[in-house]
Amino acid sequence: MSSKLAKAETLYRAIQSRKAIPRLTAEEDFSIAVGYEIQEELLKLQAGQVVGLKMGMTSKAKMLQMKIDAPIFGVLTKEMLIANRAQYSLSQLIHPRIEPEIAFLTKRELSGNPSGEEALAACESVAAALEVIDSRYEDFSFTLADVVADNCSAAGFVIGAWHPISVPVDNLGMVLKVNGSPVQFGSSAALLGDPVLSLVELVKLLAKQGKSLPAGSIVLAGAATAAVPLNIGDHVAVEVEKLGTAEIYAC
Ligand code: OOG
Ligand code: MG
Repeated sequence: MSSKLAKAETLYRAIQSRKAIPRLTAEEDFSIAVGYEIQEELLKLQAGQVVGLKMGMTSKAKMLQMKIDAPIFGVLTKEMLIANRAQYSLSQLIHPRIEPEIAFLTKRELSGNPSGEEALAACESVAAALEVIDSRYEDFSFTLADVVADNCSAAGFVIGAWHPISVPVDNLGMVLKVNGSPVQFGSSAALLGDPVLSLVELVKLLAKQGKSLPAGSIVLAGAATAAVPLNIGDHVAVEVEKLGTAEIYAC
């Protein structure tokens, strides 16, 4: 039996050493609630500057790919932010994947159980986004509690140009291109029917822990399609109808 801190340290060492580990629950089962406590310990060890949160498993495509069937959240730090169209070194990563996302920027605190309209009204802007995920577990093999403990595989994210929230976001076509070739097609509607509902779900998950979503948070609503491997030399772009692109050059 190891403590929550020891489990977080095991994950932290995997990040530092770029060496994947067997899923933590293989040794000792723990609840999703404990997974979130380990996630908090891991974030303390990483000592990053929190800029927002990410939702995970909010589309059928992701749930099927990862065999996990409930939305979860992780923390985004400033250190994870990659400038749009920048070169991004994969040298610190284990087995990165990339996925197409929608990002929100909030202007008002959100708490409790808001409606979709209330969540939307609390947003400043919306953007196309890419997320780089890099599970610290061998073969991306984990249970819900494991992936929560691992900060939901968070590694990096790219935000395209911000747009005023007046753009309707419930059904925007999304294409993920690798080196110019389309590899995944989706719609923002894949995210719980409307990415704003992913934001609502996040606020509800936070409320269960007695927390709220602060104003000025960046929120990734989750991948609209399955993730694809990210390799050195890849130029990856997500094109989102009305929102433009978010792009990365992996090196
Ligand atoms: C977990 C992260 C899930 C999403 O957008 O669904 C996620 C993983 O797939 O390793 O970020
Ligand atoms: Mg994601």
